[in-house]
Amino acid sequence: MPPPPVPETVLALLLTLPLLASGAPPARDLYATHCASCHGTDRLGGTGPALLPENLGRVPRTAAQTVIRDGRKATQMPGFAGVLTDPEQASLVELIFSPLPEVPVWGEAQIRASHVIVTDPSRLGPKPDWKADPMNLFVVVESGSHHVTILDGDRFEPLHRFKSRFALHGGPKFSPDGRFVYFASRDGWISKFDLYSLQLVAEVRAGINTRNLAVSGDGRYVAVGNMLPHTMVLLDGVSLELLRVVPIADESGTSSRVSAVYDAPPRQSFILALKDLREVWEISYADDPPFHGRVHDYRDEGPPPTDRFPVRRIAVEDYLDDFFFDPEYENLIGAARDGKNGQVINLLVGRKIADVELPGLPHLASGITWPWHGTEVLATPNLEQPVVTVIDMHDWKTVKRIETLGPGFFMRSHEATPYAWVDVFSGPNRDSIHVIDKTSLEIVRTLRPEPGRTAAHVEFTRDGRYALLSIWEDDGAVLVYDAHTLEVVKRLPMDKPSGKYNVWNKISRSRGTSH
Ligand code: DHE
Repeated sequence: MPPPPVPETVLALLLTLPLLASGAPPARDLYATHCASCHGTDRLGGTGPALLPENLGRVPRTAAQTVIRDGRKATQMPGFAGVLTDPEQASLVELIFSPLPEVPVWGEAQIRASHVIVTDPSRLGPKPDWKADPMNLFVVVESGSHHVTILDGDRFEPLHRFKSRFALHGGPKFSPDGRFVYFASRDGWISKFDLYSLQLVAEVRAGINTRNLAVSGDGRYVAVGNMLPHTMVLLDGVSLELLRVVPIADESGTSSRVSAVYDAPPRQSFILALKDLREVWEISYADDPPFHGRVHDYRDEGPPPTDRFPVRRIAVEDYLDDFFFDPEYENLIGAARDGKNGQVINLLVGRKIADVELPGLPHLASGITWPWHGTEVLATPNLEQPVVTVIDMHDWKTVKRIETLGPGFFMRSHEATPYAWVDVFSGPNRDSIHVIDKTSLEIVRTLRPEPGRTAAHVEFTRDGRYALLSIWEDDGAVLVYDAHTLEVVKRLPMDKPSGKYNVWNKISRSRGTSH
């Protein structure tokens, strides 16, 4: 008879024994030296995620050690093989799977106490304080030094540059008229900035470790998806005042991190994918919601939330880490990072209607769509495989897998250009950008803007004539390409410009960019 399996915790403890015997530094010292700068001294997250048992739900201990050893694809997490011995890695696994004596509470009282109005919204003037096309501004996030540059998209000259919160992540979101821009930092700060007067309007800390934010199609609400605590926070779109903390949990009390929250304007709702529950949530902000539903309050604090913002819960077959929508917001196309395939969830009928062939780690958050031979296709890069997958959105079949020089992170196009651009974000060819013909689905040019330096993330001007590309380095730059000749027309030095966002393309929901 085979011996009974050794439980994982016991196995991990056994692995750490040689460490104790060797006199190597204890796990908390190893953590302070190698992990704290990204994951926070308190393990509550920083530029990297929080490392607490409640946030590592889907990661078995053995997989956690593999991540420490080899790093994690599509993140900034490096591998520590050769730096930390096996027992040292195992002791770190033990540490991150042990609960904190006390996880800080971030509920209504804390959120309200953090709220500040920097500039009274009623005192803002009606017109911009500068001369440029307000619809053709770019908001550039410079993650190297935590700054934001506001760029005139006609002259390609900065109008303003300011210090942002630490580690902004995800796309900033705009008010429907394009005047205000909202940022989320990984440590939970939401900032509202007025592009006309170039000043902050309000700030609030909505969570300890935040995933992203969405602004409602009518501009009245801001939704914030959190990783810690397991909540979605609804804010007033004008003042950022707290309206509601929505706990994310099923009836059994199993709570979940939010994978992402997006606005679905035609449905007047926010759509959330969850990391630890096989469910998609739709939260209506319509004055007359088409459905009713309350949520279970696992936090056991205060009365259960009313259904002013009712929740519709859709069961799905797999966790969804990454997703996006068809242009009509009828279908959600999502995938788990560790899944075999993607799935299409129809939001009208509230169930899965198709599987899509998306192996590896498709990066659907940067998927784009365009009309193609009488149908509509979606194209997505892959964080793991050197491929762009093109899928027919009528029958959900793969039209083509375009081989690239390496895994890509961001893909972009514009209605007025025949090309789609995709980066090669990792590996030896991370200095390359492919230009794909949207009709033939062939790579027609591979650009190497600055050999040896990462080239990533493209965004087009309002009219699609120019494509702005990042040299993703601390002493990096934004390169302005003529989108027709594919020649550089201007170079603007910037500190690791991680993303750039054009006001018009975002508020008009151009099919070539993320929303
Ligand atoms: Fe992102 C967007 C998730 C790591 C830079 N990233 C997003 C979005 C999600 C997401 C769900 C869409 C939200 C939105 O725009 O509202 N990102 C994740 C991860 O799960 C992952 C892999 C692990 C993690 O650390 O959280 C991850 N992301 C990174 C990075 O390591 C990147 C390259 C550097 C960084 O700043 O942390 C990075 N992510 C970005 C950027 C966007 C983004 C620049 C916005 C893209 C856009 O153009 O809209």
